Amino acid sequence: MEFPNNFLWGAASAAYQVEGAYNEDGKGLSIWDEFSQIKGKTKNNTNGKIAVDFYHHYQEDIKLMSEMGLKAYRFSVSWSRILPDGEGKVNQAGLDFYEKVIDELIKNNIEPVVTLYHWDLPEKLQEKYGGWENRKLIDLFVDYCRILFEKFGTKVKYWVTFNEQNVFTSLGYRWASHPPNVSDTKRMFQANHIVNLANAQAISAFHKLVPNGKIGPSFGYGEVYPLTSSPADVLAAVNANQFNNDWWLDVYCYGRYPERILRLLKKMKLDFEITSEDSKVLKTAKPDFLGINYYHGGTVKAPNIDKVRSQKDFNKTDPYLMAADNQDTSPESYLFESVENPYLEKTSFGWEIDPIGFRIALRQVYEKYQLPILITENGLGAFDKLENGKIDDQYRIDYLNDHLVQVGKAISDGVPVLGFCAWSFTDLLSWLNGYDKRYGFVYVDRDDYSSKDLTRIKKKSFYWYQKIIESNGRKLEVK
Ligand code: BGP
Repeated sequence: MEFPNNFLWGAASAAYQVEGAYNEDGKGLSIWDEFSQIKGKTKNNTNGKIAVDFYHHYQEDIKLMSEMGLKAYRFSVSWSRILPDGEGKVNQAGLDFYEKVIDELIKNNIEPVVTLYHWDLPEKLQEKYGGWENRKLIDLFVDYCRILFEKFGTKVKYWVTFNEQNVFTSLGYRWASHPPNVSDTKRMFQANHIVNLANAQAISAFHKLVPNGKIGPSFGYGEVYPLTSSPADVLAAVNANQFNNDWWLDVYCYGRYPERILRLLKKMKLDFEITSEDSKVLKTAKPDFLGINYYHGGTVKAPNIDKVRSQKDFNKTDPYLMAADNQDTSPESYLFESVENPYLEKTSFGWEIDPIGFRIALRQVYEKYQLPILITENGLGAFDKLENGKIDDQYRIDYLNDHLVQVGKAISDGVPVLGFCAWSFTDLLSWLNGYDKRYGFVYVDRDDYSSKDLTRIKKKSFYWYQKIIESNGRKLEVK
């Protein structure tokens, strides 16, 4: 197990989750500023108005990064800080802020990795155009990206287009648990297609403007296992991997959707418009790397179609048509049924812990798409305890150690991994779980009810990661 010498040992964050200063220095509101106002949508109605105030603490935080020896820091730009209305006049103060952050990182030998979209669409674009359901957003996104490419293209080498498109389209348009608070499967697929086009157009624009840079999307990947070796379960896992993973990655890398899923959507009347121009756009844009966010995968068994059929009493002969009229029936019903994995333990937030799944994921993604991989997120959300001014987060060390060992093994297997950005550097706001679900190497003293004094305290894991970086992974413990 050997990590390359220039391996990017990093950490990651997102604007809404760390910055705060939600309405300062000309910033416009984002859809998350609005959504978090709806009672009951987030834990204890937490929001990112102050977050962990990276906006005012960035120098202190970057100093800690430098002390740790961090080689890369992934952060996102808030679109409405650059363009308060999402379009039109540029807010110079917003550009200045990111320039200061980038310069400070570079001064400390930390490679900035910039995410262009980590879910905080300018609210004005939602109000005026209906957000990602409108093709107008494609050009507007590219216009916004161009501003950043032109301004920072010489300083920033690594760029991420969209963070976890699979997550924000599903939670935003299907499950109404993210903005814009919609639950309509058909609208989700339509919006998702428009985001795909925006992703492709932004990549093409980037390649013209920043020929020496590298760009790719960050995808939330999880390998799906069959529950048993029964061929029906194995088929269900093939289906699930197509539906959960290939549905996005094939588009990013090959410019086309998996046929099996397209056919199913058509039968269910969940299909969406793909023009011949769209196909061309998707085919011409190629990412330079794939960003992979890995937390866990899934396990499935064969779906029980009879159960699906009996859910509705009309058109029993054609379950696809039936599903189209039944909001409760989903494409998944025909493809797989999710189950618990009897071999895996869970975090205190109920997420399966599966380090070997990480190695499998990296191998599968590379073998299929032949692109270098930048791990843009991986980490453990836990309730940390501050005791006598200290945080003993040995569980986080164990989690990261075991995952990094598998990354090392995947590298030995031949997967080109550019770097690893742990989620996260400081504690930050969890979108739906407030401030108690902590991921950082650095504790931030605040909770759901009060931003307190936002003191930064190094956790035990801070010193551990420092050691791992210094030894270029040689101090990882292979158990
Ligand atoms: C990813 C997001 C991150 C982060 C992480 C942890 O999906 O890209 O922004 O939030 O998950 O998730 P959570 O905060 O729900 O625990």
